[in-house]
Amino acid sequence: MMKKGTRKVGKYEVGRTIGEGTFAKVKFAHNTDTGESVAMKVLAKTTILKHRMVDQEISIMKIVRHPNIVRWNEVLASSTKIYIILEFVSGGELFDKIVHCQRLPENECRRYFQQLIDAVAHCHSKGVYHRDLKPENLLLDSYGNLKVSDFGLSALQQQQQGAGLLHTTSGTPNYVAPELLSNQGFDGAAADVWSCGVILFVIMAGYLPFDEIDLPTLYKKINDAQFSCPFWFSSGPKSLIQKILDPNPITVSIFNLLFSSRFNLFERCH
Ligand code: 3AM
Repeated sequence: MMKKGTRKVGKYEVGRTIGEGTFAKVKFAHNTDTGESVAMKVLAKTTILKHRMVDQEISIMKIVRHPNIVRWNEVLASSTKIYIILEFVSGGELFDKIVHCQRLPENECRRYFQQLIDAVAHCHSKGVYHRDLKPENLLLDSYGNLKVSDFGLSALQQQQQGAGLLHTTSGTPNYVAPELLSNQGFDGAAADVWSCGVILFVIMAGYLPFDEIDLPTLYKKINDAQFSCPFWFSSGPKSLIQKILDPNPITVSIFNLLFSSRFNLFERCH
């Protein structure tokens, strides 16, 4: 039975707030038909979405289905809000694991990285780009598998731009590709690849490759791809990271990265 004061949205009983992201509040919810736990992302229509955009988002959600991407169940709307019903991912953020463990063992990093690029390659093959990949957007399920969240949302922003090249100033600077910082239009595919390289560095090192309090200095370091790998990086991942974090983004696509990580560069270190 529903507790007094419990709010319902459609067939979902809304529970505690899990957290708050850039655009949305995330709440724990219960599907009263199936008993399934879900995460409910609540967005104010006025702030980001025009009703028209939701249809596009639903169609993106339908094409982007992958075991390493947080599944979208459905999208509901009230007059003022949009509710995105997502698979509930119970293992927390990869970011918290790094904070807790300092850095992760190389074989674990390799597994996460492969799951990450598998997911990203799937989206890129469908023409969908994330543009804000960072450990906070990487969740872990109860089996320790990686799940990328927020693919739909960024794709939505991308459609708002209405062009192949994306113009934006959103995203977290530490993970952002040089071509975005220089304020030119940029290729979402190359930007995602760059962020995957930064993520690989972070999970292996336990700290960021580019990290400056002063933003102009940070931007300069990113632009010049000025970073150094710690001594514990073995040659495979080190050369892979150097290949990805190259200020000329045309050199690596997610697909040859997928190939590299599976069949040679990363493999050689084991
Ligand atoms: O506020 P924190 O960092 O604790 O991990 C996400 C973040 O947690 C969580 O909601 C917060 C705001 O984004 N979150 C997002 N999607 C989720 C999902 N599908 C989720 N937690 C569980 N399942």
